[in-house]
Amino acid sequence: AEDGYRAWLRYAPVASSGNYSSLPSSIVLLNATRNGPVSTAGRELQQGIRGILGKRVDINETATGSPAIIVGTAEAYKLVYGDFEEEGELEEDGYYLSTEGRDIVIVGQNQRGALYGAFDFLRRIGQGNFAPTSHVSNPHAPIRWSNEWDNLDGTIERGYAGTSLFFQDGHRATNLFRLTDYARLLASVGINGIVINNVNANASLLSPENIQGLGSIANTFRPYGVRLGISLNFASPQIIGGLNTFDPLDPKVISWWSNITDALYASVPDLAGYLVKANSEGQPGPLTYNRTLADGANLFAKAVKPHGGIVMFRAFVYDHHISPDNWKNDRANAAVDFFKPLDGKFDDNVVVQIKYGPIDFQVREPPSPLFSTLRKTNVAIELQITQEYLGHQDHLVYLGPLWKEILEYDLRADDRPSKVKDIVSSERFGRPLGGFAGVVNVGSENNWLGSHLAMSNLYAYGMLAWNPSLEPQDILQDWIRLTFSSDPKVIDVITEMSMKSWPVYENYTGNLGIQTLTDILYTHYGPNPASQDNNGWGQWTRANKHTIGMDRTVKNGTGNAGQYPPQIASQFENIETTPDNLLLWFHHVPYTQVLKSGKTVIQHFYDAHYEGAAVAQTFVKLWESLKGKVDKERYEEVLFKQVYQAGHALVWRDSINQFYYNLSEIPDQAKRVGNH
Ligand code: GCW
Repeated sequence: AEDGYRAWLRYAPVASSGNYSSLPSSIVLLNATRNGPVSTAGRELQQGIRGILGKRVDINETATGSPAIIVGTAEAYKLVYGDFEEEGELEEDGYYLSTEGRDIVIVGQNQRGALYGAFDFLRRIGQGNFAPTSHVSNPHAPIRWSNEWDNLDGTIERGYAGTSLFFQDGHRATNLFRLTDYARLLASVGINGIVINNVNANASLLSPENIQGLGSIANTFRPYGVRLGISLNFASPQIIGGLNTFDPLDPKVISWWSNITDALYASVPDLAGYLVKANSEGQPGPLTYNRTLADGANLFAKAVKPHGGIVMFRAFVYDHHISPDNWKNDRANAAVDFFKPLDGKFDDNVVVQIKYGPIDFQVREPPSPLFSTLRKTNVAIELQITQEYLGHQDHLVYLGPLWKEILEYDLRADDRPSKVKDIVSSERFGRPLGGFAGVVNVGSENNWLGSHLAMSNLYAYGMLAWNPSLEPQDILQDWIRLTFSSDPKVIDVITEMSMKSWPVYENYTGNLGIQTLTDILYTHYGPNPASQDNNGWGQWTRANKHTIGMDRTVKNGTGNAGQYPPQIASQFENIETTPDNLLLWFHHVPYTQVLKSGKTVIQHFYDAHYEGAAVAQTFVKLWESLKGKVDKERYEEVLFKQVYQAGHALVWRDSINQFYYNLSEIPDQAKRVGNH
């Protein structure tokens, strides 16, 4: 139970620790404030070194003259040791780590940076890596947040690991001790903000009692440099404020929000800001009063501005009652349709938070065209750690490769290099702010996400937000060593399973860009291809007896391809240049359409489902080969999940194949599908 709970912060002993006998036996904390991140860094180093190397180190507040692990901010370091060369390279939250000299030096641009440097050091020695190093590390983007979709009643929307750690019965949870451990996990991978309540927000979060409760929660995160944020219900002035309107331009509404904001900052002086889902899926918003989404966002931006806060405003705005009868309708167009006219109208402390694809966390999507559309607006990318459409946490899907593909995608804005990662970092369009939001949804289950292997996704999210140039497999292997073992067999097996897992899941749940063919109406779990069509949600496949796919071309379809910059638009406009894995995302074709692979669409469906499900079977044997190399409890728990996945993959395979066979009546060349 312990190891699953501690995840990658086990601080387990490493074999080669003898190499590090010269490690200083004291830590010197420079100018540490009580409960600040530098103090935390000291405690963390003490605990980590004790676990990893079995060595006790003392913590001092002043330099002793003997070799030491020196931890502090650049400012504090300079006062004692004078200038150091690397200072000029440090950016916000960045750090300098040197293990080359007599002392080990960990200097942060700010306190948070010092803590990140300490975690970097611990990640190294925790993997038995004692090679001397001296380097500066800066985050790729300033915003690296987690989002939690926790409800005040203690349930978690799209959470698959138990009940809320934050709330119960309408107010903050009475026992907050696990939040400290969650804060550690987040800080250890560079996450610096957390929004703790569902974007489908409950206005009663803003009751005086709950505002106080937020203060306690913020206190548990602050020592780890993780700032608190909250989701707002746009109609709060009416729901709990006693006003008869929530019009964002009404002076009464403006002053109501400004008062509430002051009360929030009195309780949480370093509140990071607000997250707002407006006019989406039934949530209230400014459109009710014929105000723009920018009017809505700026209302909050102005309220938090004097306190230094920011507003994350979600781009996930669409009409979920569009008519499937109109072949020009397309939910994928919604974000650009709504936000393009507003570019430049958002205040500078607003960040538009964009899901990675135009629809909704599907197994395969092109990047959202909104990334290359907004030039005068701050943007962040929204990723999902919780596996809403991806098998909840019952199926192994390592998402590092999916995120990497999106982040490295070059949208060619103005025919210039325009990778998504450089747009969200704020660099490409020269914006003041930008970054990452990851929907995590940890819960009360001991291992946080309900599955031990799923924790690689939380780890990879933090690592990629810090440095999207990292390779997902390298990130994964660091995680394996820290979480399980440095045994080469353990590394090989978990690497093989994890690196195959996304393509495998794509193979048995949603081929060629058709989306994840799951039940989209309620559970988002299990095969249900019929549920996609003939409803207002707009996640359509347009499958009929002869043809399948969404025609998103400009010449004949919804025009969505035209929302991309010209180079990308023309690629998606033409079947010949559209990659097979997005063919049905952009084109409506016969089942007999021949792919670049030489197969027909329907035969690809049949084959991919057999291949994917077959590989899922091998995960069981692979995992079983680790018996005795992983502690019994985690071994059994992962085995249970893999056996389940193997079975469910067969259910997926047969349901989807049978469905398209029934619809198309085209036989499987290998004679596996159909009625024989
Ligand atoms: O796809 C939908 C999910 C909702 C979620 C929404 C969103 C929090 O089904 O559960 O609401 O996305 O991201 O706002």
